[in-house]
Amino acid sequence: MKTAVISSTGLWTPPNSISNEELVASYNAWAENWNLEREADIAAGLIEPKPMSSVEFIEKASGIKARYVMNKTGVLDPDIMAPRIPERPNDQISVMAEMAVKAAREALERAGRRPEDVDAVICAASNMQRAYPAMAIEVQKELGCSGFAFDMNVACSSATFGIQAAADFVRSGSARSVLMVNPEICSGHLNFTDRDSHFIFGDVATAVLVEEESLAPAGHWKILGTKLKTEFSNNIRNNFGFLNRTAPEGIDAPDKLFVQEGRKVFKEVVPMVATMITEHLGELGLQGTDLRRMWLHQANANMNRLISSKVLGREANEDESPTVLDTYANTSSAGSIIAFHKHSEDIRPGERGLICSFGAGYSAGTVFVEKAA
Ligand code: CO8
Repeated sequence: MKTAVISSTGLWTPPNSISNEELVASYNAWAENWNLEREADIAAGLIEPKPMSSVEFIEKASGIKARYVMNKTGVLDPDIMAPRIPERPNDQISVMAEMAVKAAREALERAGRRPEDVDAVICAASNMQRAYPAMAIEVQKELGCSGFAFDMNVACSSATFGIQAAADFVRSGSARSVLMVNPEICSGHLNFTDRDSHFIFGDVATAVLVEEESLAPAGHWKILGTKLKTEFSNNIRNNFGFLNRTAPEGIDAPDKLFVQEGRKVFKEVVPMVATMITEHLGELGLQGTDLRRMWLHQANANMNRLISSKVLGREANEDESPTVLDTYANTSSAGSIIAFHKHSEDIRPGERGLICSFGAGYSAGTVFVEKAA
């Protein structure tokens, strides 16, 4: 069996950022209007008023301070409360493919790899902007890669599942160089009129180049082991799909957007992931203290504090478990890859780390890596 490694990563960040202050001001303006329009019904006790959001709550509950988005004006307009991303004609590159290509070009450049040397492209993300042709095939064409390409979706765990799929192709010999991209436009399926979740997500694209060891550049990352887990749960759900296009309430009905039972997710996922990490460490003959750094899924700072405490037996500091939540918010599958991309330059040869994701499904993935010389 061949050995698969991570040769490089890439990141593309949208130019527009929204602070919590801006987001809360627009939500509160929307909620005040909503309440005003229904003043009589609210006064008569027929309906509950919309509660106000607060910057303090968001920062304390999640660690999120800002997020990047593909369209700022639509999200912040109290009369729209959604991104407005114009559709493009079929002869132009689609938005998701375009952002994926930008992240991919950085990964290729950092590995010194030409696109034509890549022989598989996987587009792994929470949402695809169309059913077919696959986004991955469009990325493949735009870059000029050879071989084959396909899309996959495992919500927030799409990237770790993508890394394992890529590594398995390399290990089995069906591909030698696999580009795995994660264009995440989370704002497209976020309900900006829901106080409990309007602050959670942001947009970004990441890329990971997984290759056979003999091709990889110096300073690559050996993949020590990958493990995936799924367990069905309705606690994070989005019912948007091609079968409900005629739903009487239309596609903006709340259940056709992201919904979750955040408290339940927190309580159930933390032990599931901590146990998975500990068991996988054991299988590799390692323990928590062997890890120089953990690049955890970026959903919630408190969740990550708890998971790292369970793995290390004490709270991890920012150096051991860096966060990007403050600037990026939750970017679904891309979160742990952004953390890895931005916080791995200082890792020395022989030092080990963990890329870990968890989210809807439930789904979770662990990828243990070791820096090569
Ligand atoms: N401002 C002020 N108060 C608020 C706000 C707000 N914005 N929101 C809620 N509150 C109130 C609540 O109403 C509640 O009030 P009360 O006590 O009177 O009932 C109180 O604050 C506490 O609310 P919660 O119990 O909900 O607060 P938590 O401390 O649990 O924090 C979190 C909420 C941050 C959502 C937290 O539960 C959490 O992070 N949970 C885990 C979430 C998670 O990891 N989810 C994974 C999702 S990612 C994924 O896999 C999906 C991929 C799809 C991507 C596509 C994107 C669109």
